[in-house]
Amino acid sequence: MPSYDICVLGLGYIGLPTSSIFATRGKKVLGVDVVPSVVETINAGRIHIEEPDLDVLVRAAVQSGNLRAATAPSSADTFIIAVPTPFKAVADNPRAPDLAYVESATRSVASVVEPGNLVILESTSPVGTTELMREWLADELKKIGRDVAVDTLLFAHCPERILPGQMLKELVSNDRIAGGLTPEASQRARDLYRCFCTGEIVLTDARTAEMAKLTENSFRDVNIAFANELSIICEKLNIDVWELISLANRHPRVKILQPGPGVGGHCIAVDPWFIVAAAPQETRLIRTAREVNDGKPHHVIAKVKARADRFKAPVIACLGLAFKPDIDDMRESPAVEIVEHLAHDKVGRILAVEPHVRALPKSLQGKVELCSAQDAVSRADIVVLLVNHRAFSAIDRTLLRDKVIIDTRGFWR
Ligand code: SAJ
Repeated sequence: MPSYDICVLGLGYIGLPTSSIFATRGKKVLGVDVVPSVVETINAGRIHIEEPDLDVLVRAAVQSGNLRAATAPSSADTFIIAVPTPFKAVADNPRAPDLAYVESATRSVASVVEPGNLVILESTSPVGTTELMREWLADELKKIGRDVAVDTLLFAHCPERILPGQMLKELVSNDRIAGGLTPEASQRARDLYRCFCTGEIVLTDARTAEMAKLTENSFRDVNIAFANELSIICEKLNIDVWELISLANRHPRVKILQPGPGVGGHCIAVDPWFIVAAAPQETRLIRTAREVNDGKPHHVIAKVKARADRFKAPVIACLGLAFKPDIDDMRESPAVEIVEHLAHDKVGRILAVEPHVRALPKSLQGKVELCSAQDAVSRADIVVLLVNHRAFSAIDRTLLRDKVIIDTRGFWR
């Protein structure tokens, strides 16, 4: 008999909430992470990442005795892989998908897997990864001399689609896709998620499930690129892009997203490249959208520099460093990229404001000053709004009079 119902590999932004919600619904869960400090933190009922209410959920899961963390997997009915899938540079592609973590997590279950077990990939992955997992596991089983035939195991891709900042709500209520290598695998996956998912769980094959996840994020990227391109056109034509979009969106079939300083985070700015890598000739639009969005921070930098040129010793307040509003996550943040460039190019004295963190990211330490919004705005000649954090609504608007304002989010319209 397996010791656990579920063994989750990777206790990050996806694996930790998923493990915890299963545990609070009565499943015996082992959470596995290769970082010992993460394992210790979770076993103490605490968390190592920021997400509203996640601390309460993890504490409840650990206190119930149903969630335990460890650095190595144990036997379980189901294995869920939720590890990162970053880029790696290869000869002809600087942004090829790096499946090293998925491969090593898959191989790590070979010593404990038993016939009839279900292996689920939740990580966002290129098309074909679930099939590769089966090959890696077959290879590892052979290598370590275990007499478990890979045909007796079930494999499925069940991509996670939760939005950082409202993960716990979306984890329960979002529809899910269960894409098995076989119909039986899809059904087993559906039955498992049913214990907490109130959304519809739709069955498909693994390749379609993999592509669906990449498609969702690419759809959003292409639409944000459209908004970002409009913002640059409108600047040239002296039109308020936010007014323009709100007018166009009154059409019943038009829903343009919002322009900003660029697209950040570890999903939307990454996943479209997985489609480009798989079909380089066919992805003209998806690739161009990525380039438009990646170009937007440079447009903002050029604009700040042009305004700063009019001052002898400009003081520049940069409001927001996170990759989107009301979170502390600064990974792949266009705001950080912009501030780094302004500091590197010595455009002026840079005052950075990020109400959700207590310390600057390493790349900015010693180069810019972390200030409160009030302090930064009072001292600045130029105010650059990079993130539309709710907290910035409290800024006294009279302080903005006589300042040069560069509002990349239409916050003060
Ligand atoms: N952004 C804009 N304009 C917009 C919307 C977003 O510039 O109109 C920017 C944000 O400022 C941010 C970036 O895009 O820099 C991404 O933010 P987001 O809130 O759109 O998405 P993420 O990256 O936090 O989460 C996405 C979600 N995918 C979709 O909405 C299709 C989420 O549901 C996925 O689970 C997640 O990626 C993921 O893990 O893949």
